[in-house]
Amino acid sequence: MASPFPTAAELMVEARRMYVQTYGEEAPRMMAVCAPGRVNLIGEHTDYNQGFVLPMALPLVTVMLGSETSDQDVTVTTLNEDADEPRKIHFHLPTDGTPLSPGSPKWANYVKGVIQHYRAPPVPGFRAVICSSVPLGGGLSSSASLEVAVYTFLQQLKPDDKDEISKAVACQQAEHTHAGVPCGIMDQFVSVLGRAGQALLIDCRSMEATPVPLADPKLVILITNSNVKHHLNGSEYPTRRRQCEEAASILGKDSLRDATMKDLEDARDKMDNVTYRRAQHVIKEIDRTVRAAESLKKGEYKEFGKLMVESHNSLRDLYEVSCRELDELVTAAMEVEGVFGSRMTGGGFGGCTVTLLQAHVIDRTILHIQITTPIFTFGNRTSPLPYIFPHLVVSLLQLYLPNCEW
Ligand code: GAF
Repeated sequence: MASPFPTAAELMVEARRMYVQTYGEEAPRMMAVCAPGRVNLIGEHTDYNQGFVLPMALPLVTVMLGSETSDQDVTVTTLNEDADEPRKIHFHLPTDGTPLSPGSPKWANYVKGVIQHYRAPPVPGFRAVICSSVPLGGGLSSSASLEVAVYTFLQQLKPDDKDEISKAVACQQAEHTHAGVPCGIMDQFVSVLGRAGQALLIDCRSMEATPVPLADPKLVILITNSNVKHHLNGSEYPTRRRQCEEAASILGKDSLRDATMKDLEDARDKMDNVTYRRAQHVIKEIDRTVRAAESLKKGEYKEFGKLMVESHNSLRDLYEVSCRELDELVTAAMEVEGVFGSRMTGGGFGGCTVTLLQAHVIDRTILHIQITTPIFTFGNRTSPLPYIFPHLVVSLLQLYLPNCEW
């Protein structure tokens, strides 16, 4: 099945057209870069606990195209239809060290944040166009792919030392300071270091990443969008993070990465039930992720699928970051023979599910999800469409996601 999303090259053509329309003409030296979104196969809410995650980069990308200017002005236009207004921003780069503060529109804060944390300041002025095929608020790292695209663009204007992990960390800092989300490192890390045909087992403490090949043509990954938009800059994500830190502190550990289930049981009466359940999810999920990566390496897809479902149930019951739509998508997918596993992916509270299945049952699986899941009510409006639009079928052999220069 063909992907319903434009390729990076198609997005670049569109961005170039928009550049000329917006700024009047092409500059002598135009640059174009792209950075991918991601899907996390397993290891959820473990990154800020110094644990393991297993994401893979997607052929959904954010593209940034533009050119340097001779002044200290930045002008950026987004083609993203979901972006909050206005779609064009203009600001002056401070020359006296004054920080670039976040403000409105929200999408521009990612640009400002990355400039602020760029590792070879000061950056020159520029004008650019941004467009993306990563769905906003879909749990597929639209923010990280934007941050990494902006950072990569700045690298073309003024090179830094090209250290990839520091680049991911700088983008993570931008998210903390300018988007208000105290995220872990997973999304930015895989957007910088993810490659086609593999997932990455990332140790979020040592920052070491082990590629896990995913090039079996008999296997397909299906991502289904619940169309429930998630917003991680509300209170739930920071609350989860705080609860984990509290649990680690009660256990006398630097992070939950160092805790075992025995440690947790021994300290059961020292913490409230909610904190206990959050910690239980994290400790078991870290262990599941390591085992899942092993299963994938050995081609033991049934075992991998079982761990995916355990992960989902834990996120639903212990970590409480799932929602009805995600749960129903997982249930529907698991009813089809040939489906190995399914789970919510990303921060939760909406967004997408990820399903691992045998390639030959893909059509049947999509159809089954479409006909068995009800139409949900969004706010005060009933969607006339099944909420599973759009589907993305990623044939793993076709992934190709470099951060490219044009
Ligand atoms: C979001 C965050 F940005 C990640 O760092 C990670 O914590 C994820 O939620 C949950 O696993 O995507």
